[in-house]
Amino acid sequence: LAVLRPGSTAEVAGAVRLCAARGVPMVAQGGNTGMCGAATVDGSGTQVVVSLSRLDRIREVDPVNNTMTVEAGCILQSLQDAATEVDRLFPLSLGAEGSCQIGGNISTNAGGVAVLRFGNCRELVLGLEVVLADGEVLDLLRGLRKDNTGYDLKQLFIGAEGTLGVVTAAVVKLFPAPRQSGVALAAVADPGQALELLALLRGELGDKFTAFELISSATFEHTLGHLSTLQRPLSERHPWYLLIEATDAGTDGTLAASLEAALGLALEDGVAIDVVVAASEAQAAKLWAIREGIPEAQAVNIKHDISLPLAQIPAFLESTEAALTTQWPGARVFAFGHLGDGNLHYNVSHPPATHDEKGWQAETNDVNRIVHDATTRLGGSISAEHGLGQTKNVEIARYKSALELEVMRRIKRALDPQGLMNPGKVLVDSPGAPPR
Ligand code: 2HG
Ligand code: ZN
Repeated sequence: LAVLRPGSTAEVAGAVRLCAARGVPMVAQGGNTGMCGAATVDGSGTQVVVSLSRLDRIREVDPVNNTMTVEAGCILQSLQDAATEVDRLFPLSLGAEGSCQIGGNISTNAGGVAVLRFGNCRELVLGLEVVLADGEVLDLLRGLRKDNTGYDLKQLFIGAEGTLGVVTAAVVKLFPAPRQSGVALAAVADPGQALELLALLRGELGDKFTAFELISSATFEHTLGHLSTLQRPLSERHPWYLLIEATDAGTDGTLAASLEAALGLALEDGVAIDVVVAASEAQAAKLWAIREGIPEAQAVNIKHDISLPLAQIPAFLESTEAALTTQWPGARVFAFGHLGDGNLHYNVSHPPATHDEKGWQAETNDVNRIVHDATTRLGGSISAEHGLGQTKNVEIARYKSALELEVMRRIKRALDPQGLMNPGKVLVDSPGAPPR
């Protein structure tokens, strides 16, 4: 119906009050980089987009409290830069950081490549400002690290994908700026060995261990083939790769030696079959470019964003690929992701002999059934870091308990009785959701 572009919290509140009075459904929108369509209106022509992009002020940077108070429309990278300016780190980091906005990151509880060390968005937010469904402003902008005064209300809005209110500002945590970093690519024979390598590096590197990203050989070769600017870092081909990063806020210059020693031990102990350690920042960037190039090469597949108990990952990978290729001979699996967090991106591409890319999309439900049933059977989650939005809102009803869904509905009804805040996202049958 319209795009509203408020420039302040008061204007967001005014816009929400106006929509609430007239029964107009609202879809809050940040940088438009979400993976599950949570910030996109439906086709009814009755919804308004509430764009947060003009709320882009950093209200305060406090290096003593190690916090920053930021508005929802700030680009993630600008927060990282503001932290660097005061010799601190804001650790949230993901491929879309040059255009995604912190309000969207918070509303989807974004993860990314440093969760292993710093946690998801949930763990990075100390305070929040939210415009509620009736236009009232809930001020929870406290930068306290200890606050045991009842329900932790901010956590309700983090990861709620705009269905309970509009996040307008947040107090986020800062950390010591890294002074040394090291990046390596290791090759392993199988996912079981990757887990042994994870355990070894956890022991050897402790808190310095910041990223452990899995890339299957199919994903690796596909990405190198897709992006001609990428270079092959190891001469031989291997079944699985891990991109490893370590960082250290200390200045003693020992990080590179620690990383090399840990990887040397891994080779000696037989938990890695090949390793290359970046010798310069430029080489480190080239290794990261392979990891960051993956999503671009994955455009048309049937995608999954799952998490599993770490110990179940080898069994999941083996049995799920077997089930998929039995049903669709020639289908290809691209598995990659944040193995250190138990989070796999598990994308399945069309079997060329029987399906073209478009026809393959018609199989989405059947592919989902195999992947998500296996995930659930092994104790995992069908959305690890991308959220539910409008692509997994129907799917989740199969896998969450009836009681868990009912408690979610009760919260939704309590905070948004008219059902005007991003209707139909997350919970398909929430108040105000369009019929399906
Ligand atoms: C990543 O880890 C993103 O690269 C995107 O979460 C995953 O494209 C995907 O499936
Ligand atoms: Zn990811």
